[in-house]
Amino acid sequence: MSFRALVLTLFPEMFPGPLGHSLAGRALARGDWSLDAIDIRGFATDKHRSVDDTPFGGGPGMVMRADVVDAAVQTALARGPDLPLIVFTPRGGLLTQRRVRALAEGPGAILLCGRYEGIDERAIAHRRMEELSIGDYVLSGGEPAAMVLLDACVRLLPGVMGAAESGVEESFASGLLEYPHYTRPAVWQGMAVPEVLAGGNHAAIAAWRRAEAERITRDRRPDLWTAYRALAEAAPTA
Ligand code: 9D3
Repeated sequence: MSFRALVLTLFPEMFPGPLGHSLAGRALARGDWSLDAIDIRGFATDKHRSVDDTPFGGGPGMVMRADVVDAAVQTALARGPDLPLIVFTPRGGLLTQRRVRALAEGPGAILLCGRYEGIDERAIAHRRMEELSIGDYVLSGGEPAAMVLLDACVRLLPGVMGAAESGVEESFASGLLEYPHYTRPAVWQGMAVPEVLAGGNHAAIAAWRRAEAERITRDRRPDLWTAYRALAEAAPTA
């Protein structure tokens, strides 16, 4: 039994898109996960096949109709009654690695992608959907967010990533940003690789990397740095 993604969208042709390439694409071809994009427009009932209408109360833009959206959701739920139901909206809670990890351990997900100004609130309330955002910037719809979630989940599925890379997940979980990486040539554009990395002293290399990771985290992400310091205070380790 592998990870199943059912994506509800007005633009099914956007899928698999980038998910058909690289790691996720090879895993898809192997059957480590499946992806079905369901066209919401297929559930429109009028002769113009309309999926949206003007907002009650006025204001800009259009709103996705609850009846059309729910007909699509119902079909997805019939195909995957055990799948968590997620809707992508700019006002959702932030997608986190913690949530990604939990989803990757489960049977998959039904991912509803919003378009226009949003989805009629009753469609979301009726199914008690989990609302997620991927960050504080404006997209034109939920499709890129669905791709982000799936990319993040698929790389965690058993057998998708080699043993070498899977430890990277652990290092992000340390709460620090990554240390700088280098490969050949040893000198490039007049810049030499830090001496310690060529020295073969593994303890010194580990200490240098830790110090660099801390410096970079402190400079770039004060939020992560504060959280990391709080953790180190409570449980001092390595
Ligand atoms: C002016 C109010 N806008 C809300 C910030 C309207 C609006 C903008 C963009 C309504 C919908 C959208 C489309 N965005 C998404 O569907 C979306 C999204 C995003 O824009 N940013 C981060 N995560 C996500 S998840 C879905």
